[in-house]
Amino acid sequence: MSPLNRFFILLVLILFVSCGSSSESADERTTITLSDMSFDPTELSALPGETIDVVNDDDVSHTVTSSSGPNAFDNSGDFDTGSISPGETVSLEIPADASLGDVFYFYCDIHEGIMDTPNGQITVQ
Ligand SMILES: [Cu+2]
Repeated sequence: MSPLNRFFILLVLILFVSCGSSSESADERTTITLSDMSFDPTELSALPGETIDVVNDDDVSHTVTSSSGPNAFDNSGDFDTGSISPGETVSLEIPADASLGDVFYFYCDIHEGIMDTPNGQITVQ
């Protein structure tokens, strides 16, 4: 196979993969699920102003509260769901004036630091 043919096959593969990943979540809201004292996922991305659903599938109440750093539990004020009861779904909103590359850390204000996943992070992109 000539180097040029290899190049075109590689190009087609790259286009195929990038198309697949960009369309998969177009009509589905970003969701954080709470279960077994964990956030799932712990790392996600969002757009400025995006609404994220938070589902509590655990048997205790939790919050998703913003913090100032990866190991901080200090309610930085960017978002706070308040207490979410077992089985309840609420939403939080990424600040509309967030810039690309901003990172919002979050934690549970009821179980500060003792969740199986103590902090999560949302990257604006
Ligand atoms: Cu909690």
